[in-house]
Amino acid sequence: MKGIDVILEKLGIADVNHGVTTGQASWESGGALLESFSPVDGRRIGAVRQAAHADYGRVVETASLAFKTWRSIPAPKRGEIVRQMGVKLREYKQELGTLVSYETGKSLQEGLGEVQEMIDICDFATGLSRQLYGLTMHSERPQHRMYEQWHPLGVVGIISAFNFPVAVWSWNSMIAWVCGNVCVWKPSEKTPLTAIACQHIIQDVLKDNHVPEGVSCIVSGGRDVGEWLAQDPRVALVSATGSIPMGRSVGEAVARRLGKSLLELGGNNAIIVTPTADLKVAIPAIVFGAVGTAGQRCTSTRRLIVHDSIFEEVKSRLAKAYGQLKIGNPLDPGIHVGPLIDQQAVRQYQNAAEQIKQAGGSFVVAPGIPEGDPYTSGCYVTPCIAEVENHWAIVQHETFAPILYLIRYHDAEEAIALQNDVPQGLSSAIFTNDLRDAEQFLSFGGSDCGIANVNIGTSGAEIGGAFGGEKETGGGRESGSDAWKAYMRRQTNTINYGTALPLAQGIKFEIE
Ligand code: UN1
Repeated sequence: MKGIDVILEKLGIADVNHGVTTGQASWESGGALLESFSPVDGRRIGAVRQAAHADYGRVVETASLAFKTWRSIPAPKRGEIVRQMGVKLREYKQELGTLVSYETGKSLQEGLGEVQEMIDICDFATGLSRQLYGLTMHSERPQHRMYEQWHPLGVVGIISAFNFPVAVWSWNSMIAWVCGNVCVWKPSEKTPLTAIACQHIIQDVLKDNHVPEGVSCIVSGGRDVGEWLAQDPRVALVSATGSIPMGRSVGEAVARRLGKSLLELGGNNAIIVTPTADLKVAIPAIVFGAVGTAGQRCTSTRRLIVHDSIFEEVKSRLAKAYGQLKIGNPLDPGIHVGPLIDQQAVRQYQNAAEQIKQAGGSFVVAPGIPEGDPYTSGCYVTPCIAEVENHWAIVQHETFAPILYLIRYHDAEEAIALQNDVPQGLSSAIFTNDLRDAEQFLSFGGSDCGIANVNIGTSGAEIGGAFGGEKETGGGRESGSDAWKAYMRRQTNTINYGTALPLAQGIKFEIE
């Protein structure tokens, strides 16, 4: 891609980079080289040197030591440092956004949007640094005071996925930092360069504020690095974003040592379209939800549950909209759909298409692999739509690709039952102008997901809300609202300022 070299230079990403850092210092590490290829045009963008086990050990040691200093800095001062990181991110938004787009294949708009999420979470975390509130309670005993306070946990391990290679790290790290923790980040092995770029962007802030080495660490590598984090009792919290099998193995390993984990795993998100839906609003929301990021968001719209009376109309309007989609270089502003992350993802898309056919599904918009220029990286696919049954194994499974399933319903109760009848529970939406349908969907008997929207799609959540989902999505909440509590430990304190020792529950225990 033209101009990418200038951007790489500005972000300080040489051909081979240190993949292990503890903040300002980068380390010569002993692991193998991890190369990064752009799915856009197949070019080798660069490489990072991965962490060997000994490197990992030294990083966690440095981080543990840094925690002792970092936690003693007042939270609002830590917030001020995070604010400065937000300023730096504003400065590098264009470059980082472009690299995100080039390394992941998402559109430039979405790459820039991802950096905007980082900026927004910096602002949020800065404000939060003055609001880490605990409650006070009335004690049942005279001359006693009871309250709770929140303390930092220690080392927070962050495992992030390729599809949001930088925003999800910042949701975790910015909040973890203002809470007084230090962070050790294992970025996705599919997007190692954007992670190093982030460290370069915040490096001056760390240096100017004399932040100790170890507050912001990266350990590049594959599955083994994730396992080291999960098994390490020095890592108080492991926050992992990715597939359900990955989350299950991290969750099990952390639980075995009774550590804390925060899991943000796969979704199988549905939109219900009722007879009163405004299709002018619904159709673009459905299309963006299904094909945005080439269907590789955990919040991507995978299932469309449409009322029988408007089924044919929705189907033909979607087919028309899909006919207008431009697939190609995501850095070109006229393009709607970029490539999948790699050729393995293309094979998964093909397998899913095959399974849909075998199960008896019929395609409204056919799957395909575009060929020739500019598709030479072999990572591009055609977004498709299939009429299916909700209970089919392939429909119950999250395929990270732009495949939209069309499902028919007859009454409101059935629509909600279909929406909930999958193992995952991340995001959901209803398009309706009927107050009863909307409220029913949002009630306890409605959507069972962590996110439930009315007249907006399943993806594109704002950072201010708690982000995450139920069931096999893992139950974790990141980002806004009171998600910060997962990064702190709660301590309940009772203070007796009287001259007697009354016991709780009225228990008498008399002794001289
Ligand atoms: C993800 O795909 O892991 O709500 C995160 C959204 C984005 C985040 C997605 N803000 O679609």
